[in-house]
Amino acid sequence: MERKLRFAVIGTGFWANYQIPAWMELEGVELVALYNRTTSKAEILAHQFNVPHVYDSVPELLKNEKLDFVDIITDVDTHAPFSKLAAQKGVAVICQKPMAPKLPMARKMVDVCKKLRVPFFIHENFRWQAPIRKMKELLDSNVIGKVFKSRVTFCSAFPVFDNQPFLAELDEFILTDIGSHVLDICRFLFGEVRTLQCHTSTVNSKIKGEDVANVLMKMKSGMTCYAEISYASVMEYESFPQTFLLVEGEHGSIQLTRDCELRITTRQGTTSVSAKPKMYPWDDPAYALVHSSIVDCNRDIMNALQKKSKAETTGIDNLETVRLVHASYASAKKNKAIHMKDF
Ligand code: 89Y
Repeated sequence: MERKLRFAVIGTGFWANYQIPAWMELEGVELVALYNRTTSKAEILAHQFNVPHVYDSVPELLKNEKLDFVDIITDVDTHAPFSKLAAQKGVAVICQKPMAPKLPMARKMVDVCKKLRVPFFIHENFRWQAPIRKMKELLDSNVIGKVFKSRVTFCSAFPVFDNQPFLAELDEFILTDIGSHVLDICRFLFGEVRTLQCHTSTVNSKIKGEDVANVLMKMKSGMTCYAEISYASVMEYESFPQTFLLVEGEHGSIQLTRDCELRITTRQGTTSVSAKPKMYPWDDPAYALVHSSIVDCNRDIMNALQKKSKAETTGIDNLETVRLVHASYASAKKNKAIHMKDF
């Protein structure tokens, strides 16, 4: 039998409660240690998931444990220092999105891992959601022909700040938080961006950063893609954490709406396919669509670590998403279009 990959989870906050059981769905890995600033929090999870060792120091953890990889689930400011510590020990790194608070730091993280020849991945899971994968499959089947435009919508009023209070303190909020996911979906479905124009605003007066961002992109393929992202949208149906899609091609359109239903319209009429996520007993129903995608994202990275295939969400790939996030901020700030080749 294949040896299990030994790993440690760095950070036991909100998302670790789902990231850990998602790893436990996979045969090929073994969680051997947890780190958290406040060890009492880590101890609760260690008890719950039978993890033998708990640390309040990352260097200590790396010194004592024999690891194949670390899964970094801390706040964004510690992603770079913790990645570097692991990479210096030759331990592969998986890091939550957003990779880093600023673009130069993200570039540095990719460089450090490259120089030290350590595999580096970003846990970017939205592109792994069942309906998003189905959309990609349909587009690849060419059922609507050459795509000329799309709308990618994540507009919600879900109280994210209740579970993740630090989000309210970020100077740059929605583009780094949900924008990272949404812009990654745009890249996954439609390829790379040539130019973009973005406008942002802050509706919720209790938060520091922006909670609305509208990004209009001209893709290298020639199509246009409009991403609308908001946590200030009070709608008839609260849709968190769904991303809605409308893609138009020369022969028809595909619409992903509520209930994970994809409606395909051509001149012959409309058909529909359903792409519901697999449910797990540890899912929080409010986040189920995302929780199931964590398993698929982890599997993709695990297969790469076992040298069975290449992962989609490598650090190098995700740097393009980070570039889109910060090009969007630059565009909003200067009120002008950004050419990605100059950014
Ligand atoms: O942090 C965010 C994420 O990655 O998914 C949803 C979220 O928890 C709040 O926007």
